[in-house]
Amino acid sequence: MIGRIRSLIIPGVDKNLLVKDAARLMPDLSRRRFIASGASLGALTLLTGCDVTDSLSAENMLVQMSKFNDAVQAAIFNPNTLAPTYSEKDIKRPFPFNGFYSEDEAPEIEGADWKLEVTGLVQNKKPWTLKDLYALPEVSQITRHICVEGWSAIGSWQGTPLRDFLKLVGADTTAKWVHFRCAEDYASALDMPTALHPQTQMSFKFDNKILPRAYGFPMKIRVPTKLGFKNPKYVVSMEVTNDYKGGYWEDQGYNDFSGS
Ligand SMILES: Nc1nc2c(c(=O)[nH]1)N[C@H]1C(S)=C(S)[C@@H](COP(=O)(O)O)O[C@H]1N2
Ligand SMILES: [Mo]
Repeated sequence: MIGRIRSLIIPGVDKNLLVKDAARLMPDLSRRRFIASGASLGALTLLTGCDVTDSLSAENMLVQMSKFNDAVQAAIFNPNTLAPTYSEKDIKRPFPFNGFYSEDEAPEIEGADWKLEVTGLVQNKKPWTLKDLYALPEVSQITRHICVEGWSAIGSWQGTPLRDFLKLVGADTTAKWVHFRCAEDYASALDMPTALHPQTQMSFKFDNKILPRAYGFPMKIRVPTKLGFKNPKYVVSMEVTNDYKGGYWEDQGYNDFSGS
């Protein structure tokens, strides 16, 4: 008994904190496996091949893990793999609201005054009115939204595939990023393969009704292959760029790839 307890104590490393930090850095699927396997230091050692004996090697392991994840996930992302779709009866009503503020503080946008700016590596930089955007072909998708804060819900979004829009405006699709800015202090960028994924959508409706204010009126980018925070709402501009410009959560340490 005493031997077992002693073997869990590592000089300079708080085991519980380390395991928690490590789980936070894992891509969703590995995290689920890690937790299912008991989220122990033993499981962590197996996963990383790193035997942690002091605080320095623990820290190094966490740094390596975070860098590794984005690269590996981007490399294994298959643009032809579709996120699961669901049926009408699975839709969560009311759908949860999430933002870095409460719902009554969400941006209130006047549709008639709003325009979508299209900038960067595109041939046609004309701003788009809502009327023009509503005239684009509409696709409907019922998919699961997964938030890192620990909830997920199935919703139904209608809009036009982002890849069709990118073609329409003559975007340089060899560029690395499509960066979105929002009406409040929020931003996020999608890597080009994700921007061109067939299910990535410029959404104007939720549940077949004009996108309510809570869910990002007048436009959100719905990305069923990514975690919720990579689905910007209240979008005001779209920039095609080779420069990585970060984002609200990305700048606070969330992994950029964040696949779901
Ligand atoms: N502009 C903006 N977009 C945002 C956010 C935000 O705070 N502001 N929150 C993100 C997060 S963390 C989630 S989970 C989803 C929530 O979308 P919903 O309110 O439609 O459920 O929006 C994402 N997009
Ligand atoms: Mo989220």
